[in-house]
Amino acid sequence: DAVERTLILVKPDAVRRRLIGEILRRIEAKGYQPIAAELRIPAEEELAAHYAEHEGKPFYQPLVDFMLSGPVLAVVAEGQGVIPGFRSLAGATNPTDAAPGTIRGDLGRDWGLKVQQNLVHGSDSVESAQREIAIWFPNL
Ligand code: YYY
Ligand code: MG
Repeated sequence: DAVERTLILVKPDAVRRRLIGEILRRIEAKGYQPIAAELRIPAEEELAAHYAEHEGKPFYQPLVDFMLSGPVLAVVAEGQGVIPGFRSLAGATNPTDAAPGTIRGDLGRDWGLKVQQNLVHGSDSVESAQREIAIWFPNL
């Protein structure tokens, strides 16, 4: 696999639940190298750019409001095949469906939580990764 970079977001639910360390541990244990990281409440414009593909969908505004509800840890990680590799570490979008062994499968909760509270984001293609890294880390 080619060495590539992906954009990971540790979402506000994971930050509130003190899961930053656990999630970074899984990323590093797999052999991926974090090369940039920033913990802060995002700007609404960053989220609009980041989630542009979902604009107009019913879950869009609740998703943006949730992402503004507290600090997010944005991470760029590098490694062979890290784009699909982190997606497989994360598991299925809905934690209810996510397999055991994945971040969402092991740490996700499904008692009354929404799909948006699924702990992490990971870029889904080389093009998305380049686009998203430029949004969160314009100086990288
Ligand atoms: O890439 P991934 O995060 O697995 O899912 P997307 O289909 O890109 O959706 C982005 C984000 O939107 C997802 O992580 C949760 C939220 N979401 C939602 O709240 N409700 C849905 N029906 C679908 C997605
Ligand atoms: Mg996505």
